[in-house]
Amino acid sequence: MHLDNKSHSKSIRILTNSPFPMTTSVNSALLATCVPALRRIFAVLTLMVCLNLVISLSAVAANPPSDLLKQPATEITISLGNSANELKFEPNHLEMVSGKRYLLRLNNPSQLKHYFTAKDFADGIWTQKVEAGKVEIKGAIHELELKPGAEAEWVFVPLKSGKYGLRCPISGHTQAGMTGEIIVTN
Ligand SMILES: [Cu+2]
Repeated sequence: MHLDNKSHSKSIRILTNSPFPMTTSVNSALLATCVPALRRIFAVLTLMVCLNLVISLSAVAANPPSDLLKQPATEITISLGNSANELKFEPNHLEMVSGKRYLLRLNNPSQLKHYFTAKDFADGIWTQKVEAGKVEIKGAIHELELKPGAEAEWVFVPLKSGKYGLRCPISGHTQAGMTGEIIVTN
C-alpha cells in the first residue's frame, strides 16, 4: 500500500476579527441631571465605565461563560466535494440554533482542493477552536481551505440568527454548484 503524504497534508486559512458585538447602555436620566459642578465627576465616572467595559469585553473574549463550554457540542459533518470529484458540499444545507455549541467536522474526500467560505456566518459566531492534525487554533476564523484528504474540526457557538451563504470560491467551483446555506435560528 502506498500512501502519498501530500494527500494528507492540511491547510487552513485564517482571517482574524472580533466577533463580539460591543454594546453598552448609558443612563440618560443620570446624564440629564448633569450640572457644571458635577461635570468632572461624570467625566471620571464615564472613563471608569469605559475602562470597565474594555476589561469585561476582554474577559468575555478570553473566557466565555463556563456553562457554555460545558454544553455538549452538537456534531455536524460536512464533506467538501466527494470521491467522484463532484463539485458540491454534502450536505449543502446546515441548520443551527444560536447560543448552542457545535462541532463541525469538515473533510475533503476528493482529489481537489476546496474552501469552506461563509464569511457572514463566520462574522456571527464565536469560535472556540479549530483543530487540524496536531494544530489547534484559537480565535476567530473566517475561511478554511482543505487540501485533498484533509480533515478539520471547528468548535463554535452561533450568536446571530440568519440565513447565510456557503461556497467554495475556487475558480469554477461556485459556478458548478459548490454552494450551500447555513440557517441559524433563535
Ligand atoms: Cu471547491
